[in-house]
Amino acid sequence: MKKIISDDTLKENRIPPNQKSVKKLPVLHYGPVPEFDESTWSLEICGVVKRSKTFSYQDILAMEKSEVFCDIHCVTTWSKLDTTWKGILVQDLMKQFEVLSTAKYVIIHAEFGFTTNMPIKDFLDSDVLLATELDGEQLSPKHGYPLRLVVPKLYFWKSAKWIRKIEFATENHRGFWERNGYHDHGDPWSEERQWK
Ligand SMILES: Nc1nc2c(c(=O)[nH]1)N[C@H]1C(S)=C(S)[C@@H](COP(=O)(O)O)O[C@H]1N2
Ligand SMILES: [Mo]
Repeated sequence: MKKIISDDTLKENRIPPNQKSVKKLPVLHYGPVPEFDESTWSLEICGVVKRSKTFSYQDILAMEKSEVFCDIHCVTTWSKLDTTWKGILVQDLMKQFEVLSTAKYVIIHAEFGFTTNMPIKDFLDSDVLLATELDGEQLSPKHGYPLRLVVPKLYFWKSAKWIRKIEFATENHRGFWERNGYHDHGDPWSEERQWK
């Protein structure tokens, strides 16, 4: 099993500007926690890729798992250091896909129509993971079971819980929080919190 250490955890100061460290990972999201039903659940990879594909929950369970050790930064100013996530590295997942050269953005779709967007470059970083476990335990429903995205280098709203679709796009489509005032990119170190 690969163990990836996110670069930011090697910084001398691991807390970005105007963030405070918390001991326990809070729970934060808009709307209800979805109920998981294996018979209707799927993860679709689509958009400007050579061949779209839909994975079942059993497909996800069977895929190679790795670990990512990273720090988490929520735009509401809490940071949770030392988290270990287990799941499918996006770089491993993408070995199965050929993304067309016109693709510039990734739109993540989650349950209840939640979306978030990021440039492909951020999505394909070596520490980006589709997580099934947190700190040695299966993800709890409120933290995103059965599958969530973890993008350690961007504010945590980009780490969509309950993901169902990964869409590669030629153009940017702002996601749920991005349309509601949050920054399009969301780098915690340069405090890309809101649109000014
Ligand atoms: N589907 C979905 N994912 C989401 C959100 C949401 O509202 N819906 N909120 C984001 C925000 S703002 C944060 S801080 C993290 C919180 O994740 P946690 O509850 O596991 O700590 O989830 C992110 N992922
Ligand atoms: Mo957040």
